[in-house]
Amino acid sequence: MEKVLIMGLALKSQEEAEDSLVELKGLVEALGAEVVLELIQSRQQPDGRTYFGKGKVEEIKLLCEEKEITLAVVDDELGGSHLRNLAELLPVPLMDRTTLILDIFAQRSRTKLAHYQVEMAQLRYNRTHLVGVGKFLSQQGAGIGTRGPGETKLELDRRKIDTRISELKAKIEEQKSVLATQRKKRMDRELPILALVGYTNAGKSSLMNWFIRNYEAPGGEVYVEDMLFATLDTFVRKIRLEDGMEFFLIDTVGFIRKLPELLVDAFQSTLEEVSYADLILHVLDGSRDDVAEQEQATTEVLARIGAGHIPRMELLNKKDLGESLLMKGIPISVKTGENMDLLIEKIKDELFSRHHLCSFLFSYTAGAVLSRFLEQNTPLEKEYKGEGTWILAKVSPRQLEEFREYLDHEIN
Ligand SMILES: Nc1nc2c(ncn2[C@@H]2O[C@H](COP(=O)(O)OP(=O)(O)OP(=O)(O)O)[C@@H](O)[C@H]2O)c(=O)[nH]1
Ligand SMILES: [Mg+2]
Repeated sequence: MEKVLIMGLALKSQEEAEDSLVELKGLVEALGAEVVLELIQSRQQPDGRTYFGKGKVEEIKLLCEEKEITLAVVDDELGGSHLRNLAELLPVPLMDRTTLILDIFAQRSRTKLAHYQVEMAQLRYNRTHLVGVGKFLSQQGAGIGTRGPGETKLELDRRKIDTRISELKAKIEEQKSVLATQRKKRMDRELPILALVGYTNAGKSSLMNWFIRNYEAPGGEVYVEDMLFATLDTFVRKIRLEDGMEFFLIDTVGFIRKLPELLVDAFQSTLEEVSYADLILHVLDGSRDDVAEQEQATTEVLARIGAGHIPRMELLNKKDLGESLLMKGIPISVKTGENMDLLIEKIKDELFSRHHLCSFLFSYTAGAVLSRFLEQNTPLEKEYKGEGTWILAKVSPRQLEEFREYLDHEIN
């Protein structure tokens, strides 16, 4: 098993650096490695050459030997030259936070789309970090000429990477069109779409499963695990509440602070589904004292994927473990079921407040109109009468207009 040293800079505050390091520890453990040492250096800004200060690097070197460290991880995304300079000075392999997250994503990806997206992010990362190595190699051969052998090799590597990136782009486009077709089918049903969004490990998939179990939604449960980034794909289930109200529920990949930009870009296709939602259920782990940071990390990503304008409901999950007073929201516990009835009421208010309870009468000659109605709506009651099919249903204002010709009674 790897024995890992994790280390970071406290640029703003010690507390923030510590919180971030706790999370990095979780990321390391998610890869099945053990953290044996943690280290924070307070600085105004990173050292230009080696990221950590000179003295600190010396100390890190000694600690690596003393504690028999096998891998060092820096809690930040390092530039090519920082990575190279620091790696050169340390007796063990070095990784940054971004590489680590990319590794986890690579390990967890199950679907084709997720595989392609992760590979794309990894290649993009390697491409920019090759540049640093290239400069270094060409400097080594400075006496011979400006273009050392390293640079030529680098050009070649870059070209290979670019070719593969183009291939991946095409494959992702293919998968995207599959998603688009599925999405179109859903949108044709004209049911509201609800997206579960939030920090990794907050309980999004657990909440999804709660809905699936309680309302016997077809399609099976989704994967839940006490680890970071359990979900990497988008899952959709149709939920039908007791009174016949229906919506699509979407579960997707979770966020984390300092989520690498290139990962958000690469996962655009997966995350895009969220931007079609009518309502976002923002799930936070309310038992942690960093709810505000969770909230901020999510808000940033939502803005980046073009979902910043969608109405949001904040859910402070894991109430059974503790309740945060730092943020407004509905305290719930998916585990114990506490306040779930309240949540359902709020969802109904938000999604269906403009719906009307109506009865319709479709004459037997209006078979095509009736099928169209049934495609969009699951009636509460249905009866075959002499004049035609009688239906009781909750309809949206738009549906009421479309089928007004067949309206029997507008009840409320
Ligand atoms: N105590 C407690 N644990 C919960 C609650 N809800 C979820 N969990 C646990 O939290 C862990 C993470 O839950 P998930 O549903 O996988 O979280 P997620 O938000 O989907 O996480 P990612 O897919 O990684 O983004 C699991 O171990 C759940 O059992 C809750 O209300 N109380
Ligand atoms: Mg999940």
